[in-house]
Amino acid sequence: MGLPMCSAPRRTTVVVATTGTDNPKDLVMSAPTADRPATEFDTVSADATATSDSTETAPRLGLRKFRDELPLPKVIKIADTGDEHRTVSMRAKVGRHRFHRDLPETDVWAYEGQLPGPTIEVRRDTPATIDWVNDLFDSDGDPATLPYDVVRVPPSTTPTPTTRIAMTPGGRSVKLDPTGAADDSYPALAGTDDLTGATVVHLHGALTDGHNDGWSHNVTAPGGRTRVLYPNKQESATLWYHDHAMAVTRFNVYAGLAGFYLLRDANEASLKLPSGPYELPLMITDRNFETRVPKQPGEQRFTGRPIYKQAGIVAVDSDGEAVDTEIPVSGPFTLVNGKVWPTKKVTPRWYRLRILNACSTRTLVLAVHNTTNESAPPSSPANNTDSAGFIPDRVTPMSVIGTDGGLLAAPAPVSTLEIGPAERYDVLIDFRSLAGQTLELRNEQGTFINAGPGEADATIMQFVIGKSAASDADWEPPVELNPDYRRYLHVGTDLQVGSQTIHSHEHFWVALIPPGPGGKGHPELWELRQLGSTEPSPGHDLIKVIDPRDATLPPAERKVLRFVPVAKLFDDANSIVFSEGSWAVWNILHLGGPPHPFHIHMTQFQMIERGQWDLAALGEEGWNADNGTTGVLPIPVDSAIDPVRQGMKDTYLIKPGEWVKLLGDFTGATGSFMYHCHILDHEDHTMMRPFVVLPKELMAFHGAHGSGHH
Ligand SMILES: [Cu+2]
Repeated sequence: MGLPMCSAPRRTTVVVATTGTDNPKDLVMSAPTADRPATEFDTVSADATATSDSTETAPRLGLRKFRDELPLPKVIKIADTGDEHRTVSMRAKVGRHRFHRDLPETDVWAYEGQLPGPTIEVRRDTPATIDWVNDLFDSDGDPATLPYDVVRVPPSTTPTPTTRIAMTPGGRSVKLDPTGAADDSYPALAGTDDLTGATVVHLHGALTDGHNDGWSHNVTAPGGRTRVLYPNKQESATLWYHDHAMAVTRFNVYAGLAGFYLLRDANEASLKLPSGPYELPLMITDRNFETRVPKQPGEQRFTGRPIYKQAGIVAVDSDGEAVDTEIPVSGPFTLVNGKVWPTKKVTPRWYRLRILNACSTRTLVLAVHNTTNESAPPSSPANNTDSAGFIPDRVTPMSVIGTDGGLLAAPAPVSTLEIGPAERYDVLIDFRSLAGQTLELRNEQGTFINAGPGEADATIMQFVIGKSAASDADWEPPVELNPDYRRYLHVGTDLQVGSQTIHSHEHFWVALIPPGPGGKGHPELWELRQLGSTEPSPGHDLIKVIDPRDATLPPAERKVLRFVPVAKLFDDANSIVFSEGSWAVWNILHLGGPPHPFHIHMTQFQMIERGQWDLAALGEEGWNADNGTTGVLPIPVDSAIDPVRQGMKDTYLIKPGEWVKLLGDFTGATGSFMYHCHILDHEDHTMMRPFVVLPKELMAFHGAHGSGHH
């Protein structure tokens, strides 16, 4: 392996395989769909009343559905030409993008100016060198400032919750409303008007050394470039690249800095999965959009620019002082590959969907509904928050074949699929019996943080299935997908990985703490140390759990494991330092607050245990906010790990009250890495920590050590 910063690129092999449709003139009108009744969020614009007819949907939240054909990102294939390095240059730059056919074009920050960025395709074991160039300059040659406004909705003084106001389409920064005439103009979040683009790229899910991994502090200012080597020594998987800049990742990603990276291998090729036009990468995101100052009450005119509109809250810090802060953003509009509610013409055959939830905050529960002649579309707000309004027999099943880090052993059929931020699912769907029908990919829940009736539309995108028969109608998915897949298990004190027994491994302990004074209103991530049996318990910041290994003993004889935090913030000292080649069990205790999509860099892990506490029943015995201490938490109830969640993953959505054990093999890379919540607002605030993996010969000279070992 060459040193990436010292090796000159030997050869550049870039093949642009397909071109996305970005010209509105190329786009086709959507298929007929029943009009939706107006809701409180619908504003009838002059344009909508003038052109609305039976071939178009009524506007929803101010925009019409299915106006844009699903764009497919350009593909950059890093070809295997037999030499050691293939260098590709990828520029983060200011691009022009139209988020919806009826919206004006606007500036975005995007890789190669495209949103999503080009899809990078590379074969396993083909090393790739990428020059990540920060070219985020404006037309005057000055560093560009953020291409949208970040505003804070002040805590509501009316019965309407602040979160709902923040999810209402439109609004603007007060700087665009000099007379202060509109009541939906909001103050900018301090510092965001002057924010220029400091960037660092993380290839999410990749096994690569720490200095190639996008360490958040190692940002590059406009004009800089970073050369990164990706060995690609891992199985075929849906990876993605995105910005990871310290404390501003949420703004950079919302500006557009994300793209797919598809790793391919021989096993995947042998399966003859749907490919080419029948393999669709779907990057799902959400946005809110800015509106002009209304000239008359109720008028809603979009400028085309996104707006990052957050609900403000007043929290209390540990000193009892009031602090202004915000809850994580989510937008009322759902986008796929950069377009709001797009449509895709497909043929009646099997398709492969590479689904990525690239939302900053929102968890999606995906389901594919048959909307042909649908008489009761999910226009009722109640239908947006749960599955009660959906008709189960009109749901087309999906077959999950892969997770974040690779293919499952066998396909797992599902009717709904929960996907948290940064998670990916590789899905097959059979359109063969649906010729001439119309389907919708929908989100069966609202948003888990801003949940409320009508605050998010269920539609994600539409599939219009053609009538012409496909030539390969006989193809069926393979029953076995991945001979290399091995289930990880914890058996006694050993690990069982397929037929291999591993006697020694690391144990790390992390607690996810509910929002409170310690986090100034934000949830926290605590790295824990287990107290020895003779160490006294502190009066605050103490977590106590019954040792589940004592489940068979009488209650009085069961040991209590006690933990104290050793680190709460990113810049606190390292406590997780261990040898390359180690297996490690990460115990994550979720003690309340929202679900957190938990991402560990460098490895693909499996969830080996999943327990559940009933936090509501535990009350303050579960978590006492006054002293940051738990009572003695009982042995949690074992939860099943369904087949989809037995796959290789790098991000797992941890629910309140869960104690999950994530087992990873930390072999094949060294350096400083990060683990964090992938709700980008949480990551940017308090929920990210470093860990260090060193060659074991070096570890002998290193004083620090992990928090547990047996
Ligand atoms: Cu989180």
